[in-house]
Amino acid sequence: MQKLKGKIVFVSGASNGIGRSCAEALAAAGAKLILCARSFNKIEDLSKNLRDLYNTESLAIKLDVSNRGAVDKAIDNLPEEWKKIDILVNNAGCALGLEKLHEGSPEDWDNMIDTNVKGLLYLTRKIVPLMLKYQLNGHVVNVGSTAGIFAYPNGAVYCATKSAVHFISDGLRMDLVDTPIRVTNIQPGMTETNFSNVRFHGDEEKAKNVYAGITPLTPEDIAEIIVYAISAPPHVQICEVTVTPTQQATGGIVYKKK
Ligand code: 8X3
Repeated sequence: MQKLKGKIVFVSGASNGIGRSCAEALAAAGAKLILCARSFNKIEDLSKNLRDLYNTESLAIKLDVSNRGAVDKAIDNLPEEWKKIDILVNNAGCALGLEKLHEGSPEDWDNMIDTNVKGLLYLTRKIVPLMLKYQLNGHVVNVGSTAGIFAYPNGAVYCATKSAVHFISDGLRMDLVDTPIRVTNIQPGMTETNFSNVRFHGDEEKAKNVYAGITPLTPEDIAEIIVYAISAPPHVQICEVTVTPTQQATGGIVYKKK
């Protein structure tokens, strides 16, 4: 059944991982997609594939969400009929580096804060007013992390950005309580995507090691939960979902089989 037929969904960070799986699951559910990412070729290909596979409409936009001027321009320049965005999936985000705070890279911190926190704010600031203007039963889905609940060693700044996502989600939900707009914070634990490759700046050996001895979540697992939250009846607001692999209790407590 096409649960989201005709709904317009904006997905940030759609070229890889959870964003990409989300785009696929949403297209399968009948949604019309606006996909954004920094890499235009990847989302252009994805967009085309989804159009062919699911016969749905899909727009690809090259966008770095941490660039406020670019975010404003991208949304202002959307064709009028695409401005009626029912659902915003704030997925774009990254972890960079895994080291003690006092030995970390300030450049990595800037990137994480700019993308994970400011990028999410910029998109939300632009898109929620459109949901209100068009009187939509809007929905903002933020992709947070278990790292936003429990900090772990060597991850202070990443954890802090996801903690910000947690509280921004809570605050936004309060600010929108007198509207039909719902706010959901999805907090996945260890999910095998290119997350660790990015974190270790392309060191594949290190990245692989993160998931050795466990069965991690897949991006499809998370996409399924997001589609579920979006498809719930309008009076049902799924505020928060925390999901970990069965072998992960919290950020740092992981049972690895030898
Ligand atoms: C991803 C969860 O535990 O790999 O945000 O940091 S974890």
